[in-house]
Amino acid sequence: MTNMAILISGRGTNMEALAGKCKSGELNANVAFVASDKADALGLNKAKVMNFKTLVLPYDRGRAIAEAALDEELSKHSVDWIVLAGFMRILSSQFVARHSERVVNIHPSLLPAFPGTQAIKDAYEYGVKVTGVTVHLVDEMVDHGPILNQAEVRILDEDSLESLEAKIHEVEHDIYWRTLKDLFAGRYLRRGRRMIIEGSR
Ligand code: 3YE
Repeated sequence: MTNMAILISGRGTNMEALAGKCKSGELNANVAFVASDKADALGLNKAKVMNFKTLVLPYDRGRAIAEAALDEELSKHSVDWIVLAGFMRILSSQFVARHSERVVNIHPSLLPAFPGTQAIKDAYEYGVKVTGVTVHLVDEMVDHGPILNQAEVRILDEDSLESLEAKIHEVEHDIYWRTLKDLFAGRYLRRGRRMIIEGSR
Protein backbone atom coordinates (compact mmCIF):
# COMPACT_ATOMS: atom_id res chain seq x y z
CA MET A 1 0.00 0.00 0.00
CA THR A 2 1.24 3.50 -0.79
CA ASN A 3 2.48 5.40 2.23
CA MET A 4 1.81 9.14 2.09
CA ALA A 5 2.68 12.09 4.27
CA ILE A 6 0.18 14.95 4.16
CA LEU A 7 1.39 18.53 4.66
CA ILE A 8 -1.06 21.20 5.78
CA SER A 9 -1.08 24.78 7.06
CA GLY A 10 -4.71 25.43 7.87
CA ARG A 11 -8.08 23.76 8.29
CA GLY A 12 -6.98 20.53 6.64
CA THR A 13 -10.21 19.93 4.72
CA ASN A 14 -8.36 18.32 1.80
CA MET A 15 -6.46 16.13 4.28
CA GLU A 16 -9.78 15.11 5.86
CA ALA A 17 -11.25 14.28 2.46
CA LEU A 18 -8.22 12.13 1.55
CA ALA A 19 -8.27 10.39 4.93
CA GLY A 20 -11.94 9.55 4.40
CA LYS A 21 -11.19 7.93 1.04
CA CYS A 22 -8.36 5.90 2.61
CA LYS A 23 -10.70 4.75 5.34
CA SER A 24 -13.43 3.74 2.87
CA GLY A 25 -10.87 1.83 0.81
CA GLU A 26 -11.51 3.92 -2.31
CA LEU A 27 -7.93 5.23 -2.10
CA ASN A 28 -5.49 2.40 -1.42
CA ALA A 29 -3.07 4.42 0.72
CA ASN A 30 -1.95 4.86 4.28
CA VAL A 31 -1.46 8.21 6.03
CA ALA A 32 2.01 7.89 7.59
CA PHE A 33 1.76 11.27 9.31
CA VAL A 34 0.30 14.75 8.98
CA ALA A 35 2.75 17.66 9.27
CA SER A 36 2.07 21.38 9.56
CA ASP A 37 4.29 24.44 9.49
CA LYS A 38 1.80 26.10 11.86
CA ALA A 39 1.49 24.72 15.40
CA ASP A 40 -2.06 26.09 15.66
CA ALA A 41 -3.38 24.70 12.35
CA LEU A 42 -6.95 23.48 12.90
CA GLY A 43 -6.21 20.50 10.68
CA LEU A 44 -3.71 19.14 13.22
CA ASN A 45 -6.53 18.65 15.73
CA LYS A 46 -8.59 16.86 13.09
CA ALA A 47 -5.59 14.63 12.31
CA LYS A 48 -5.16 13.77 15.99
CA VAL A 49 -8.86 12.90 16.30
CA MET A 50 -8.35 10.52 13.35
CA ASN A 51 -5.40 8.99 15.25
CA PHE A 52 -2.77 10.08 12.74
CA LYS A 53 0.72 10.85 13.88
CA THR A 54 1.23 14.64 13.71
CA LEU A 55 4.31 16.78 13.45
CA VAL A 56 4.94 20.54 13.64
CA LEU A 57 7.75 21.58 11.32
CA PRO A 58 10.09 24.10 13.02
CA TYR A 59 9.98 26.81 10.35
CA ASP A 60 10.67 29.36 13.11
CA ARG A 61 14.23 27.97 13.03
CA GLY A 62 14.53 28.37 9.27
CA ARG A 63 13.53 26.44 6.19
CA ALA A 64 16.59 24.16 6.09
CA ILE A 65 16.01 22.98 9.67
CA ALA A 66 12.29 22.50 9.07
CA GLU A 67 12.94 20.49 5.91
CA ALA A 68 15.59 18.39 7.70
CA ALA A 69 13.01 17.54 10.38
CA LEU A 70 10.57 16.59 7.65
CA ASP A 71 13.22 14.46 5.91
CA GLU A 72 13.91 12.58 9.12
CA GLU A 73 10.23 11.76 9.62
CA LEU A 74 9.82 10.78 5.95
CA SER A 75 12.62 8.23 6.11
CA LYS A 76 11.42 6.91 9.47
CA HIS A 77 8.08 6.02 7.87
CA SER A 78 9.40 5.06 4.42
CA VAL A 79 7.01 7.48 2.79
CA ASP A 80 6.35 7.04 -0.94
CA TRP A 81 4.53 10.29 -1.67
CA ILE A 82 4.42 13.75 -0.07
CA VAL A 83 0.97 15.25 -0.53
CA LEU A 84 0.59 19.01 -0.09
CA ALA A 85 -2.94 19.86 1.05
CA GLY A 86 -3.16 23.57 1.69
CA PHE A 87 0.48 23.70 2.74
CA MET A 88 1.65 27.30 2.37
CA ARG A 89 5.44 26.99 2.22
CA ILE A 90 7.72 26.93 -0.78
CA LEU A 91 9.84 23.78 -0.73
CA SER A 92 13.54 24.38 -1.44
CA SER A 93 15.04 23.17 -4.70
CA GLN A 94 17.27 20.87 -2.60
CA PHE A 95 14.26 19.29 -0.90
CA VAL A 96 12.46 18.89 -4.24
CA ALA A 97 15.59 17.29 -5.75
CA ARG A 98 15.83 14.86 -2.83
CA HIS A 99 12.21 13.83 -3.44
CA SER A 100 12.07 14.22 -7.20
CA GLU A 101 8.64 13.34 -8.65
CA ARG A 102 7.46 12.30 -5.21
CA VAL A 103 5.70 15.53 -4.18
CA VAL A 104 2.22 16.51 -5.37
CA ASN A 105 0.17 19.69 -4.84
CA ILE A 106 -3.38 20.88 -5.41
CA HIS A 107 -3.94 24.46 -6.56
CA PRO A 108 -7.33 26.23 -6.76
CA SER A 109 -7.17 27.51 -10.36
CA LEU A 110 -6.60 26.19 -13.85
CA LEU A 111 -2.82 26.62 -13.98
CA PRO A 112 -0.94 28.34 -15.51
CA ALA A 113 -3.68 30.91 -14.91
CA PHE A 114 -3.76 32.47 -11.44
CA PRO A 115 -0.77 31.02 -9.63
CA GLY A 116 -0.06 32.30 -6.11
CA THR A 117 -1.80 32.36 -2.78
CA GLN A 118 -5.01 34.22 -3.79
CA ALA A 119 -5.97 32.15 -6.83
CA ILE A 120 -9.72 31.95 -6.21
CA LYS A 121 -10.07 35.67 -5.47
CA ASP A 122 -7.78 36.59 -8.37
CA ALA A 123 -9.88 34.55 -10.82
CA TYR A 124 -13.14 35.96 -9.42
CA GLU A 125 -11.96 39.56 -9.60
CA TYR A 126 -10.41 39.09 -13.05
CA GLY A 127 -13.88 38.13 -14.25
CA VAL A 128 -13.08 34.81 -15.90
CA LYS A 129 -16.14 32.62 -16.55
CA VAL A 130 -14.30 29.35 -15.99
CA THR A 131 -11.75 28.57 -13.34
CA GLY A 132 -11.05 25.32 -11.51
CA VAL A 133 -8.59 23.09 -9.77
CA THR A 134 -5.17 21.70 -10.78
CA VAL A 135 -3.29 18.75 -9.33
CA HIS A 136 0.40 18.88 -10.26
CA LEU A 137 3.79 17.47 -9.44
CA VAL A 138 5.94 19.84 -7.42
CA ASP A 139 9.17 21.03 -9.00
CA GLU A 140 11.67 23.68 -7.92
CA MET A 141 9.39 26.48 -9.16
CA VAL A 142 6.01 27.30 -7.56
CA ASP A 143 2.72 26.23 -9.19
CA HIS A 144 4.67 25.11 -12.24
CA GLY A 145 5.34 21.34 -12.18
CA PRO A 146 3.81 18.87 -14.66
CA ILE A 147 0.00 18.81 -14.52
CA LEU A 148 -1.61 15.53 -13.50
CA ASN A 149 -5.26 16.55 -13.63
CA GLN A 150 -7.56 19.55 -13.86
CA ALA A 151 -11.27 20.11 -13.30
CA GLU A 152 -13.23 23.18 -14.28
CA VAL A 153 -15.62 25.25 -12.22
CA ARG A 154 -17.85 27.78 -13.92
CA ILE A 155 -18.22 31.22 -12.35
CA LEU A 156 -21.88 32.18 -12.65
CA ASP A 157 -23.22 35.73 -12.58
CA GLU A 158 -24.88 35.00 -9.24
CA ASP A 159 -21.68 33.64 -7.65
CA SER A 160 -20.12 35.50 -4.75
CA LEU A 161 -16.48 34.95 -3.84
CA GLU A 162 -17.74 32.78 -0.98
CA SER A 163 -19.97 30.60 -3.17
CA LEU A 164 -17.12 30.19 -5.66
CA GLU A 165 -14.75 29.16 -2.84
CA ALA A 166 -17.27 26.55 -1.71
CA LYS A 167 -17.57 25.13 -5.24
CA ILE A 168 -13.80 25.02 -5.70
CA HIS A 169 -13.30 23.21 -2.41
CA GLU A 170 -15.96 20.66 -3.28
CA VAL A 171 -14.20 19.94 -6.58
CA GLU A 172 -10.82 19.73 -4.79
CA HIS A 173 -12.17 17.08 -2.44
CA ASP A 174 -13.26 14.99 -5.41
CA ILE A 175 -10.37 15.43 -7.85
CA TYR A 176 -7.49 14.99 -5.39
CA TRP A 177 -8.16 11.41 -4.30
CA ARG A 178 -9.11 10.32 -7.84
CA THR A 179 -5.83 11.70 -9.20
CA LEU A 180 -3.79 10.18 -6.36
CA LYS A 181 -5.45 6.84 -7.03
CA ASP A 182 -4.07 6.83 -10.59
CA LEU A 183 -0.74 8.28 -9.46
CA PHE A 184 -0.21 5.74 -6.69
CA ALA A 185 -1.18 2.90 -9.04
CA GLY A 186 1.67 3.97 -11.31
CA ARG A 187 -0.69 4.76 -14.17
CA TYR A 188 0.91 8.10 -15.11
CA LEU A 189 3.59 8.15 -17.79
CA ARG A 190 5.69 11.24 -18.35
CA ARG A 191 6.15 12.68 -21.83
CA GLY A 192 8.25 15.81 -21.23
CA ARG A 193 5.90 18.08 -19.31
CA ARG A 194 2.88 16.00 -20.37
CA MET A 195 1.60 13.49 -17.83
CA ILE A 196 -0.35 10.81 -19.66
CA ILE A 197 -2.58 8.14 -18.16
CA GLU A 198 -1.51 4.69 -19.29
CA GLY A 199 -3.92 3.20 -21.77
CA SER A 200 -5.49 6.55 -22.75
CA ARG A 201 -4.46 8.58 -25.74
N1 3YE B 1 7.13 24.43 -3.43
C1 3YE B 1 7.72 24.22 -4.64
N2 3YE B 1 6.97 24.09 -5.79
C2 3YE B 1 5.59 24.12 -5.79
N3 3YE B 1 4.97 24.68 -2.30
C3 3YE B 1 3.70 24.67 -2.72
C4 3YE B 1 3.63 24.46 -4.08
C5 3YE B 1 4.96 24.34 -4.52
C6 3YE B 1 5.77 24.49 -3.37
O1 3YE B 1 4.96 23.98 -6.84
N4 3YE B 1 9.06 24.17 -4.73
C7 3YE B 1 3.55 31.49 0.12
C8 3YE B 1 3.44 30.04 -0.15
C9 3YE B 1 3.30 29.72 -1.58
C10 3YE B 1 4.97 31.90 0.46
O2 3YE B 1 5.57 32.64 -0.26
N5 3YE B 1 5.52 31.37 1.58
C11 3YE B 1 6.83 31.73 2.06
C12 3YE B 1 6.81 31.96 3.54
C13 3YE B 1 5.46 32.36 4.08
C14 3YE B 1 5.43 32.41 5.61
O3 3YE B 1 6.32 33.00 6.22
O4 3YE B 1 4.48 31.83 6.19
C15 3YE B 1 7.83 30.61 1.82
O5 3YE B 1 9.00 30.92 1.61
O6 3YE B 1 7.44 29.43 1.88
C16 3YE B 1 2.54 24.85 -1.80
C17 3YE B 1 1.92 26.20 -1.99
C18 3YE B 1 2.91 27.27 -1.66
C19 3YE B 1 2.30 28.62 -1.80
